Amino acid sequence: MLNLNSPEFASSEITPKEKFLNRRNLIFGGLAAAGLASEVRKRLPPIGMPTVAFAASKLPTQPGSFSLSGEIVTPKQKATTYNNFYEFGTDKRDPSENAHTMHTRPWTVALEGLCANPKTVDLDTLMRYRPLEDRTYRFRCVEAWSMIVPWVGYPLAELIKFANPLPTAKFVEFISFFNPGQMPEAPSSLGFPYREGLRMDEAMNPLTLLTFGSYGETLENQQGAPVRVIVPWKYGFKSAKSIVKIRFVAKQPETTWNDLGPGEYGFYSNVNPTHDHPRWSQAHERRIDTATFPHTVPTLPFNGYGNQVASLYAGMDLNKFY
Ligand SMILES: Nc1nc2c(c(=O)[nH]1)N[C@H]1C(S)=C(S)[C@@H](COP(=O)(O)O)O[C@H]1N2
Ligand SMILES: [Mo]
Repeated sequence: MLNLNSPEFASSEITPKEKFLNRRNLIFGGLAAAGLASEVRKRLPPIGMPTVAFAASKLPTQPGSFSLSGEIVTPKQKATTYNNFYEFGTDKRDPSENAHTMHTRPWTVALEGLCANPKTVDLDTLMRYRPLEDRTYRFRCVEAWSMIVPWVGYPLAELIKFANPLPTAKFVEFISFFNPGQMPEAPSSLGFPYREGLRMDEAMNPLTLLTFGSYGETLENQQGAPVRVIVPWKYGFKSAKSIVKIRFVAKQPETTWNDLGPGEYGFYSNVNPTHDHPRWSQAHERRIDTATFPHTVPTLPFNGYGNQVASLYAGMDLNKFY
């Protein structure tokens, strides 16, 4: 079993699958084509230079559990141009146009707070800690649109087990990257960094995916590269992007949207067709797929994942804990 503490996972190591974005391709593309790729690689500065951006590159994956079948997968082109990532602007198109300014290397994720094994882990180490699975999930935004996206990652539970939370840790807090210099479109009305959270048992649920990619490739910046979570039975805003800290805490953490509008965005935010948002119905969703125009489909309780997660909320009034 791989161990994140092992020295073999030095941060200077890098998988050879990574390709370099535009500038490097322009500069080195010709040489590489001439068969000199390995020579070129030797002369490149080490990965981790802050100016390096990454083009989507193929990830080694294995078929995953809990994957939906029989649903039309949203084309990648649509899933990567219709996004919410307010750090890069409030329009659905903004993230795909602006997020290229975010530097995703070097990147570390700090495991902090109430745990026996706090550690700051380098991204490349994190990505190789467990086998990456392909998991096609339904993804439902609170604004009543949805997509079917094949994500790539492994259960967040694996990393939580590594951190070894203390019995006093009841919640997990996620903090996203924030750098105003790289995110000039971030609206001042929203408190950044973006923060989200889950109860410990939700974070440990096997559906909760520590996500590094989609469509078999690394995440695009606008999707929350280089690492995010996907919590498929909750509204999309619970799935924090571009995570730099995972903190184990005793009390329910403050979260970005819940702070801003507690009457509209609950901490739990389980997908629930019978609990309307104060300004719109949650009974249906616009499915963004191969059709030219999104079509409307009924929203399912827990986004269709009730068999896996309904028991987490046994005895809770889901109209009170929305
Ligand atoms: N850091 C950060 N994470 C975020 C957001 C954000 O604005 N900033 N938006 C959330 C919302 S509202 C949604 S619906 C999903 C969108 O994910 P997608 O663009 O991959 O569909 O990301 C969530 N994670
Ligand atoms: Mo959302």
